[in-house]
Amino acid sequence: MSKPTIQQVETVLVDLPTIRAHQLAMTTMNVQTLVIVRLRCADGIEGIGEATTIGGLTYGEESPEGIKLAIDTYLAPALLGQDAQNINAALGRMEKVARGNTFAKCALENALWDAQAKRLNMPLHQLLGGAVRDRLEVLWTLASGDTSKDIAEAEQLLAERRHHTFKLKIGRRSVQQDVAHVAAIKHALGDRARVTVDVNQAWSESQAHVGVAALQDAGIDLIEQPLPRANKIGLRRLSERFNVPIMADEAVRGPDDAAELLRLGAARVFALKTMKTGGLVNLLRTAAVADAGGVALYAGTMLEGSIATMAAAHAFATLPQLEWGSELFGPMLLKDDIVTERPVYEEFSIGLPTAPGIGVQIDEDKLKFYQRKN
Ligand code: MUC
Ligand code: MG
Repeated sequence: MSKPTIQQVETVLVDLPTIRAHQLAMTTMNVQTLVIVRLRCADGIEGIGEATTIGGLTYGEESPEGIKLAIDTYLAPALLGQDAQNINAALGRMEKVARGNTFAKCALENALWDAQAKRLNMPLHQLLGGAVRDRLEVLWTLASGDTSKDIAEAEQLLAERRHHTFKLKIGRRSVQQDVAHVAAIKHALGDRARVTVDVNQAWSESQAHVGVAALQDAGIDLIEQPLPRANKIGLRRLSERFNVPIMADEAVRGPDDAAELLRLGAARVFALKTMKTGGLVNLLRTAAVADAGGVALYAGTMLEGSIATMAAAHAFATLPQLEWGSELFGPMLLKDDIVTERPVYEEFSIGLPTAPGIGVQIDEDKLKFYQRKN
């Protein structure tokens, strides 16, 4: 039988409004842009993929517009005519024509996995070796910028049994103001919820020593990326001094960062994200490095839409350990969607799709409606 070659790659930018303003240390989001990839193969199978960034270029080094350009101009031409079934070979070709650009590569890799799993008529997690959990715990990020609004939001989500862990985005205001905000929320929720914080690199090391001490006293469970990503030694100093675990996010992109953080003993938890690792294969490799060094894992998000969220969920479901659960709530931050059936969040978790491939379908009318026109 002839090989199903990759015939066409189409990329579309989609702008979806968020349900409320989402405030992070570096930006406030009112809209999320998805880069949707449709990869068509000679056997008639279409794989779909997606990439997102956070606040344009404010989080990482790729923007939605840049991702589209990288795919259209460099990555897709390297894949056209290639065997759609050989994903490792496709990854090798992408590495050859483009350094970095992990978000763009991730969108294409998602589409290749989706196509291959559809071709084999199995859900993606099965193709990845099998899921060891059929649901993933999902936390919610409180980031309205207002303490009482955040408490009300958390209370409602607890009552709905949608989330019992809340991550607070801080690093925008002074350390004292941030700590007061976090402590008030933890005090209001008490033992009914776990509270974690994400500083998104905003603190200097001296600010971090003051801030982490106060957050630990307030009963916070996990501190994410308090320092700039380059200050890995600083993360080690915090990890050595405090009991509350320090989690690396921006500091751990792929297996090489993970190995360096391990050598340094810099963080007790790694946040893995498919956009940072450049796809599922490298995500699983990074997880293996963490496992070898006894570092706990957390399934992070780049606030992805339904396609990339579910693609990541399939991979995270196969990991031997995922001690800190997930924040795969991206679709819930969006007012509307471009898939026919949105992921279902209940009992504090998200279930894995059972349909072939990633298990989500594009709603063509919605896609047309939200597609960027110029
Ligand atoms: C990040 O830095 O982890 C995850 C949740 C959220 O609200 O923002 C992201 C980014
Ligand atoms: Mg983070």
